[in-house]
Amino acid sequence: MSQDRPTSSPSSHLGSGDLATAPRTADALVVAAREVLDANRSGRYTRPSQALYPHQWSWDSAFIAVGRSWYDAEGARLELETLFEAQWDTGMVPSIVFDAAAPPDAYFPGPDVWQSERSPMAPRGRPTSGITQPPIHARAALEVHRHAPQDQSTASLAWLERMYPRLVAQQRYLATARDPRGIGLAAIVHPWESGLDDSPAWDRDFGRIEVPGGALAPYRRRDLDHATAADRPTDADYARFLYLLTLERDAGYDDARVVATSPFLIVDPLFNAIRLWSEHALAEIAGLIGADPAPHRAAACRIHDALIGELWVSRRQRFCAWDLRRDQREPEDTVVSFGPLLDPDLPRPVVAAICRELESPSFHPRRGGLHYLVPTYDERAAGFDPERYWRGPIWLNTNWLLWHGLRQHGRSGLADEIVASSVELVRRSGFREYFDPLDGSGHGSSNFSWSAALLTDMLMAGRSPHTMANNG
Ligand code: 2M8
Repeated sequence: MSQDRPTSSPSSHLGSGDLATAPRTADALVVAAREVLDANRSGRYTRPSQALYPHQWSWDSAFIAVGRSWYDAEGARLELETLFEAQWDTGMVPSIVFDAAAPPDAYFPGPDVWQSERSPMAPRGRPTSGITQPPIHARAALEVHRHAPQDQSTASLAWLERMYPRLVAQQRYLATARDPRGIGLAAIVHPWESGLDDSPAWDRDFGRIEVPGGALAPYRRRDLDHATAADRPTDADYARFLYLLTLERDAGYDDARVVATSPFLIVDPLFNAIRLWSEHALAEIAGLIGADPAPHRAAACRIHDALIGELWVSRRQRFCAWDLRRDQREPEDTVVSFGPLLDPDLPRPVVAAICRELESPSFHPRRGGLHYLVPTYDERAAGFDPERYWRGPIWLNTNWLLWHGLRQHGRSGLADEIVASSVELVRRSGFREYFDPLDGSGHGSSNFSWSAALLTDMLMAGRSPHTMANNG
């Protein structure tokens, strides 16, 4: 077993038993994380969790590939490649690729509800959802390549060459079909596209959507078979999710129609910051495979200008989601506001303002000696809920994104605290889907894949890939 210490130092609030005094525990966590990822693997891809999410999810697979790449480069490449086999002809990467081997009623809404075959642009014979998720994939592909062992560098480069046109098509789709007015920012047409589905970031807009009587066929929520109702979206929000789905389905998933008519049309700062971060990754990938990086740098620059020009609200000193339908900036203070830290060119005063907020009692409360980072919603907001899905709990993927963003702006102290807190949460509660920031308890699925994958990445950063225990 490797005795390497992780590069991050724990924050003082973790007390004894932290990583500094227990490096073997970090190694044990990495081994346990691998067991979770291996157990959730199903053939050529990895399920987010076995019971609640028994299909392939888009950004989950990208996170999973990053984690797996530390010990199984080939498996990590296969994970992303499998997902992109279901890419639509428009370039859209669907949020869910349904696994025909999963029991038909394992997940709701399943393929019979989505009916992706209604679109001529959907892959034939491969049922998927009809919406997308944050485009983290180019960044994940670059990370996977970086972790490839020396003797696989040729195979890894060949894989990057195969992936490159598909990753470019994914980004082009978002820059065109999702930005018909050419503002430089892509809009999402369903909260599920954000990945932070039930976030208060767009409450005002989403809460206004009225589901007409009789608009939905009777249904049974399968998520409540596997998770506590208090942890999951309310029935009213679930009905809105499904109503938006039916509108999009009835429009045949035609992007122009959906964008023109969807009652939900939001520009999310986190989604667009991920787009930008992936454009920078594409510029690096282009350099590696002998393609031209310039268009990707130009695209990143355009997103950068639009993020600052359209989403930075100086009166509030933060980035806000933009409701395009009503042309309003959303007031809620959530983790999506910190997403633009992923922009390496973010001006220093803006970085400073974000860090002030991240260190404020809203997101970094100091309760005695113990506190957990980073809640997904302002802990002082009236609607803050420490247990409900995306409305307050800590998720390890948003922690991972912030950790990357903070490090690239030289804020390693806060970045290290996030890693230490993530480790402590998993030690206490296991690889849960999300965690209560008040007491560190775990919620949602157990043995959740991206929690395992991203904790692995945080702990392995700075180490040599393929040096972990039981290297396969
Ligand atoms: C959650 O979303 C799905 C819908 O796509 C659901 O609630 O059924 C979100 O946390 C999303 O970000 C995640 O990709 C998915 C699978 O982990 O679950």
